Amino acid sequence: MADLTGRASARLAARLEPLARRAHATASDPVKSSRSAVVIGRLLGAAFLVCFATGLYSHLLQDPLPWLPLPTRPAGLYRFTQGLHVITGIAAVPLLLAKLWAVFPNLFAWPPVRSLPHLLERASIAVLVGASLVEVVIGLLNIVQWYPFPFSFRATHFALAWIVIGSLVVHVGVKLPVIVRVWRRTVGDAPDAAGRFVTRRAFVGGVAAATASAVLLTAGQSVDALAPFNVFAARRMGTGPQGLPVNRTAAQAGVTETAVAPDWSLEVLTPASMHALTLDDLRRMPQSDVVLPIACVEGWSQSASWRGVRLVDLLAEVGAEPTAPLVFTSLQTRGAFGRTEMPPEYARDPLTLIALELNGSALHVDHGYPARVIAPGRPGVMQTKWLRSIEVTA
Ligand SMILES: Nc1nc2c(c(=O)[nH]1)N[C@H]1C(S)=C(S)[C@@H](COP(=O)(O)O)O[C@H]1N2
Ligand SMILES: [Mo]
Repeated sequence: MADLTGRASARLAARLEPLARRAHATASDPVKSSRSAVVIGRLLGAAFLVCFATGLYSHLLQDPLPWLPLPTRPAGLYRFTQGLHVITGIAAVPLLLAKLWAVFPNLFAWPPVRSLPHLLERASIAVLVGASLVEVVIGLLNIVQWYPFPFSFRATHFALAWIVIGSLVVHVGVKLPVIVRVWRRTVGDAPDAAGRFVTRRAFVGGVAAATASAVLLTAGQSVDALAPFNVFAARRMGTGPQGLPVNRTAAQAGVTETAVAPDWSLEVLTPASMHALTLDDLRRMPQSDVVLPIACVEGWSQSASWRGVRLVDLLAEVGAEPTAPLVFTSLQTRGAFGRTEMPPEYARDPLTLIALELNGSALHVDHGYPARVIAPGRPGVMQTKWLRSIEVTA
């Protein structure tokens, strides 16, 4: 029996080998040198590390650790980190495609497995390639808010990030000898007989140009100076009611009637008491003006002027002090983000408002009329619109 399978696999190998060699020869190209792979790999690795660090920060803000206070300042910190996350993720697309193009002849290497370390190396690359492709594709789909997959975007994007970084560490470890050779310039920096030095440079230059264009034509959704070049991003600065983009409209959240109901009031619950503040009550309290950005997890962001009641003042008014997380609920009946938590460090920050006005007039209903949260350094998803209640936990 063992003899039989042995003979069968030998025959299969004899059939496959010439196919693999032919595929390898066809796919090979001097442009696809170790040098190209390392040069592009370096940029791609750096991009993945930036995405990983900024992504972790975004997760931490959305699921804070009870023992780890978060910085509320600089007020634009999340705008910066999440803008960078999405810009770098977009840059990773051409880099990843170029990297795969440069190394895919290796797929047809013969024999397919030379040793146990070689098997592990190939397996780690398979995991790295698969996880990276899914990670980048679902990231792009999230930017355009299209979820054609049955799993949770956030949980999957987060889990895959660890798999990408883990297999990247293994991959860099395995390839270290090649990487070091390229760094020491002992391979690939001399033109071959056919002058292929130039084509290799042109390839890397073309990839760099494609990456730069992808960034330049989308980064304007979060970088003011690049806003005029924003051709391809999903959101445009300065558009939408009151000159600010809207992520979920009042109609989508099912609040078109409740948000404008004349008997609306904001419930404030403390361990000791319960209050209901009407819009007039809120307007009669001292008003503060702040300039703070909406910084969406999907990468778009824009600074705006907000006016309303300082959260600390409002809490003092009802005899409460933020020592534990606050819970905000929205009038919203459909979809996520109808309930959010705010750690006390944000509630204490004087920039944190229960905003009633945006850019000089009462909040548009799509921006959260009658009242919404605006706080420094937080993801857009936590800037709860159409407030219904604030609960002060002890
Ligand atoms: N109640 C509620 N608040 C919400 C949302 C929501 O869906 N429901 N979306 C959030 C998201 S994802 C963002 S980016 C900001 C956008 O605020 P804007 O529409 O006023 O620009 O609102 C946040 N507040
Ligand atoms: Mo958002």
